[in-house]
Amino acid sequence: MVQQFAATAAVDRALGESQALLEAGQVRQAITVLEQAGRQTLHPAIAQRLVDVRVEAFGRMSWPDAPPQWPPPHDGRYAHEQGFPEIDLAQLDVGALKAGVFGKGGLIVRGLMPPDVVTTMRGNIDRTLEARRQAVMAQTTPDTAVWFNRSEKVRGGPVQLDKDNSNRYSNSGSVWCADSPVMSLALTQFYRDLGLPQLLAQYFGEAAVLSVRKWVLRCITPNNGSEAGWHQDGRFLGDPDIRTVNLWIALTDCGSGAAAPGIELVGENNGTLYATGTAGADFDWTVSQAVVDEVTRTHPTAVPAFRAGDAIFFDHFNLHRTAFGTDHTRNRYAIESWFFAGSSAPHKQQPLVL
Ligand SMILES: O=C(O)CCC(=O)C(=O)O
Ligand SMILES: [Fe+2]
Repeated sequence: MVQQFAATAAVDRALGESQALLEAGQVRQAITVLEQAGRQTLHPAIAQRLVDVRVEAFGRMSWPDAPPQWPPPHDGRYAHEQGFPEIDLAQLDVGALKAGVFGKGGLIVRGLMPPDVVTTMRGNIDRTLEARRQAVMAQTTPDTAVWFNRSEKVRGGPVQLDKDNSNRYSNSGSVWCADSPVMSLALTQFYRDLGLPQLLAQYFGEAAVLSVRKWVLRCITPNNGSEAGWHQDGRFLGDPDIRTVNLWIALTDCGSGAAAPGIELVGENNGTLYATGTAGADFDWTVSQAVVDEVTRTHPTAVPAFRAGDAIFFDHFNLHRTAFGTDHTRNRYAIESWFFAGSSAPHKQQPLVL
């Protein structure tokens, strides 16, 4: 939980030091100083400033010109496995990640987030959604303000603080992680503890970034009998040359056999964006069932059974949808984190330096 924080000399010092580093062009150090100062307390002022600095840092950084070979080669270690390969966290390395994502369309990592962190993150999502609801109703209290606070550097988007839209927001749905600076800090800290920036730097051949629009906290309610749209995120990320990987973390037991909606995915990655909006598709960004049926003749879909804390990596060519069932009784919490190679990150998603 975040309590009320008075400004302290240490916080002021970190904010000042970070600003000086940013102005001197030492943008990574500007982030590190704030992350270290905010690490123990998740101090809201530090967390808030970090979102701004991450946005600003992206524009100030120089990225490598020549992308490495992409998609990169991999060792095909999962070629003979049926469905998505599964590993434990201890087995996660760049070889496994590439062979899973490029060889099989995804890689399941069991136990990626420890149970105590899962519980904390679920609570944080509840607090963020509640704080957003209150903000939209203009009922924010100092206690809740720290959980939903849009940075001045963040542009537009689905959450307009417009009273006329107040009915749209409840305690479920999805919310940009960047709109919850404290949650953003808690999560980036978790990624660091996991060694994710290093792993992704090996995967991309350069540093990975996040983005405002594709870093999403979710609490999905059961919607028995309904069907979500099949999609590939590459269809709306906006740039054909992007290099990505999404880390989707289940915070609730979900999928096959569970009481909460899972995610249904096609097990392939042939670098194709399928036609959208054709006959039978509900939206211009969704892939019709007829196209999905054609693809799944050779590559079946799966609704993996995830325990809370399990995760799957996949990229923007993966064809997937939320898997609603017929007898779900529980909400499903999840965190969707799309990472991009910094040099080709789509600007319209508002990149955030990690
Ligand atoms: O959480 C879900 O059900 C959908 C997630 C998704 O579409 C994504 O992570 O790209
Ligand atoms: Fe998606």
